[in-house]
Amino acid sequence: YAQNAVACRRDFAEDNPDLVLFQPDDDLNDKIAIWEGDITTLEIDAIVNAANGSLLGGGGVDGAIHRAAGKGLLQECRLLHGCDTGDAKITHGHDLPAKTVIHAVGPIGFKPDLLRKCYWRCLELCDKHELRDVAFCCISTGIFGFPNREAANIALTTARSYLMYEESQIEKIIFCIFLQTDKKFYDYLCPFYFPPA
Ligand code: AR6
Repeated sequence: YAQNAVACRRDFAEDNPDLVLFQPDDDLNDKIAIWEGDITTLEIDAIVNAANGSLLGGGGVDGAIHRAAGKGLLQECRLLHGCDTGDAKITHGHDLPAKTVIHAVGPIGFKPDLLRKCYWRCLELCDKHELRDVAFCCISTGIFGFPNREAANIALTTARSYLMYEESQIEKIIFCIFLQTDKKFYDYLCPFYFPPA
């Protein structure tokens, strides 16, 4: 994302003159990526699904992940007996190129604490299962209607806090972007939370 980052950071600072800017930190920045495309194609340790409380599939990215993973995923999900909002559970990737799927249940509507908790739980699961790279879709911003810009803000700030303050082995957090609206918000906000040197 570094390409436009310096200009974006300057714009951000001009738009938000009262904010204290974070200091550049290359080690932290190396762990963050923004990638546009279909999350089901990623060959990594974990992809994060935007599921619902039943964990039995649905539309949006959930539908795409279940289609690509095959019936084995649904069978494994049945054994999990659902999941609370703001929490997440992990399964194997089955026919996906990803090793595991973390099924996160985001809030319906604007409930920032629950979305924050969702991202945090996913990152905790990565460390618990020694998963080094993880891709997030934009949880709750589709069918569940969470505002895109604030969701991007929460995703980035939670990732930053987690990497800064937890003893984490995670090497890469990829924000998988599917829509141009989200690309715009991530490009704008990322240089604030992860400022380039
Ligand atoms: N790869 C990456 N991102 C995707 C893909 C894909 N293949 N397909 C869609 N997205 P949504 P939610 C993006 O609606 O709002 C389901 O029925 C999409 O553009 O999938 O959390 C579940 O079962 C958006 O940015 O999830 C739940 O009932 C993001 O993924 C409910 O929808 C999330 O949009 C969850 O709603």
